[in-house]
Amino acid sequence: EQKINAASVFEEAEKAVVIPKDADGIKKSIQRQIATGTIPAIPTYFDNEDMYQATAQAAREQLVERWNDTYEHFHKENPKQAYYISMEFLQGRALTNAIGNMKLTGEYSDALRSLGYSLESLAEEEKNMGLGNGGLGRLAACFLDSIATLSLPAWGYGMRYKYGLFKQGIDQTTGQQKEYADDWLVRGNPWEIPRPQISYPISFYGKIEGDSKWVPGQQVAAVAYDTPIPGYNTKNCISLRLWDAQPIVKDFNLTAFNDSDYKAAMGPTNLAQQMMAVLYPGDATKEGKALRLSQQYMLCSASVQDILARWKERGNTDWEKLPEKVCVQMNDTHPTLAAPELMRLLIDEEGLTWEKSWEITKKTVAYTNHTVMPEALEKWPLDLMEELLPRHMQIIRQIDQKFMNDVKEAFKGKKDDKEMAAFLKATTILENVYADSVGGPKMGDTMEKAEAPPATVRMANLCCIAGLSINGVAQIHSDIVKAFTFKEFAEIYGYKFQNKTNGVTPRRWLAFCNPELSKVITKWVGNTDAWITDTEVLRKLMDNAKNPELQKEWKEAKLARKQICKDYIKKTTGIDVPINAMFDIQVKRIHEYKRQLLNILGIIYRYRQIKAMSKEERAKVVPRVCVFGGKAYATYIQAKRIVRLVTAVGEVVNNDPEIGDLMKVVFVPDYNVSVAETLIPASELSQHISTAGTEASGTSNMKFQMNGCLIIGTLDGANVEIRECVGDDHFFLFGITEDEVEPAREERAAGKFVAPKTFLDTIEYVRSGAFGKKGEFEELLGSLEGNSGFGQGDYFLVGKDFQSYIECQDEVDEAYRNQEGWTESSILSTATSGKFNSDRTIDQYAKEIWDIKPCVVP
Ligand code: HBZ
Repeated sequence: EQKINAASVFEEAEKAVVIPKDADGIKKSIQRQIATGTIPAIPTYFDNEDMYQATAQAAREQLVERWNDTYEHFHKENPKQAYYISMEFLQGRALTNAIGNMKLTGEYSDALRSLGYSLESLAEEEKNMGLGNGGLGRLAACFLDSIATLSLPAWGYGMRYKYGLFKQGIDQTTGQQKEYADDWLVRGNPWEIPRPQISYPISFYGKIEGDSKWVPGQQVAAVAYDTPIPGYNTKNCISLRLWDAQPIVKDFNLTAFNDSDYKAAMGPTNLAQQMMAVLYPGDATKEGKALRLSQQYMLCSASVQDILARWKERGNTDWEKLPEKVCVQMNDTHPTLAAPELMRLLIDEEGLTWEKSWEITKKTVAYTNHTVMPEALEKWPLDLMEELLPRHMQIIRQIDQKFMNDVKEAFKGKKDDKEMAAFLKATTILENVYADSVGGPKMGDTMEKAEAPPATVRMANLCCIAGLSINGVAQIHSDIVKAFTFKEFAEIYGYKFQNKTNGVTPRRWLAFCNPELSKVITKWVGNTDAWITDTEVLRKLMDNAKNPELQKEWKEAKLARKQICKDYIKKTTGIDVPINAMFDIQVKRIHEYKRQLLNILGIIYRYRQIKAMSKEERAKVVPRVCVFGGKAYATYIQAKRIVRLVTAVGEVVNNDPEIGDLMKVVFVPDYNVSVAETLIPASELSQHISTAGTEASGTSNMKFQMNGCLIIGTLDGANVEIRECVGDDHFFLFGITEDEVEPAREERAAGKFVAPKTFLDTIEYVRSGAFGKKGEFEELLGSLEGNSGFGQGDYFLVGKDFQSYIECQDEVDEAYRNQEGWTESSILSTATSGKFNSDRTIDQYAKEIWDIKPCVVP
């Protein structure tokens, strides 16, 4: 019998095979991928995509080497490890980033040149890994980059959806958004390592036997796929482990299949495929909700099972010490089920008591909140949860019951009966389940179905109760979370509340996406690229912000990026934009609260102003290229109307001979990570104009700032902190503040708000049929009128802020006319962006929540 020593097999193999790190070796490696069939190229047909695949495979070998070394090192050191669980990871493209982080860009570039290819153009062949919707998913991706760069022992867990978030097209005739499946895996994914040996059963439905024995009705297998994430300036390479669902082989009914009952035989296969088809399947129906919840549960169950398996693999045995080795960060409420799943595994599989399991769980999971908008806080119908996850519902009920008992105990004599009932009503996990009678709710007090509002499970409440910490993503947001959204929880668990202001990785978002500016920065901060990790070094630029020499180089770098952006706009939209105009960009998901409407109405106002001008006046206008980008969720009709208004305005303005190059309005289709990498470095002004108190943080604002772009914005999210850093003189502020929002809504509701004439005239102009088809925008404009709350009555206060906005835009023009002043502000933006490095954010998570320390691969 042969006893295999895994470690020595690896060690010998690693000694025997030397992975090249020089241009010539890399060239041979690329050729080897082609010649040996690692990539599916056919000799008589070889395209650029094949060459990209071969290059990616060469890079993958280097990543795998690092991944293995890191895995072994963590195994040996057995450090406390954190796990970032997220339904979304918006990784974008990997090639430029991977070789950049490994500091091999020059070598790859040379290797490819000697093969007759250019790295830049091959990099464009790569499909974006778009497993996310917006900021929350991109934040997760930036965090992974920072975790690896700081050599921290932490991993990401997510889902390997077959299709990413949809691809967005703009219909040529109607100007409306169209959605197409994003088949990112169609030619294979060179960045993933399938791990068929790592697979866990995931159970659903069924019944409880006896007190608590769960007999599942359905199962799938969750199979691991690892994406290696290399750090910058370190050998550490962590894992983004994504789960794929597979049917369980024993569930394949061969007899049924041979009896031609394909429907029955393929049932489990179809279920697994449905689960992995898309991110955020429509959830209007019960089936849709069940599918979404199944995805969330699979992510949590597979990840927690895997975490516990690794904990055992490293030789740990004392369950009570689990929190000394493991911390789980829940990215919003989507992975909340990690908490009851950990409870279930500890109680049902490991035989721990309820009390011990709860003590462990409370010290292991942590919660990040990304929104304060009530309608976005996840709630699941109780009956659905009960059906799909009966054992978890038992556990959740018990958590809720104990929580309420604790609350009653803690506030005995401090709250009267009425206050106590209100308090419990706000904090209980199960909504509309208990009668909120005086004296507090009792188990089984279910209201009469007919008259009762639907019973739901409030995931955020479960997170607050189970989480060891609760954090917001910018200071103002964390303050709102504590003072309003979860104010009752703050009364009990004040110590849990924290702020972790978001950040973005300076590798992808400055060093790699803007090599032109990076070169200038490196030269002027003292000929060092130390700023790529230590972004405080950027402050050195401040000394020379007025220096004409730096200013000249700075402007040249900006111009080079504007040219690239101009070419991209031409290629994707056919619109020719003037290079000497101010590039004014708003890119983000399309949402009423983000107020793309304010931007486009401002543009319409400006358009009419220019049209009314004399020739002499027009000569003084600052020309602008106004760029929009972003996806509207497929069922969000109002957001789609906003997209249409932008394209309709573009059709008119861009073809108006009176306007010419004074203004262009562009909607760039299919905004994603790589489009952002093209637009952001070219931007001179960017818009972050949400109603105060609605945008939790924003992260593109940080990317724009890093790239020397000035911001026009409200006092919302991270804008507040960006303005503090860059200084009031270099930030275009407008609009009401967060504490003025409620009074403004009340003023409206009371019929006392008088909208400014500029606003009313602009609305009337749209209504007159100036853009698109007459009547096309009635519902959209209607949302800005009336006085009765959400969906209408201008809930997001576009009318209230309009005058302030257009006046602020005049200040922007005035500032741009002074190019020295503008360039100085631009340099200062970059110079003061150091705080918004996600390395800083992750360092704070590591120290203040996860309690983990670097574990550097030697
Ligand atoms: O998270 C965003 C916030 O809107 C933004 O302000 C913040 O900077 C960013 C990172 O913290 N939130 C999201 O992107 N949220 C979602 O995409 C989302 C997706 C599914 C949901 C709810 C929210 O059910």
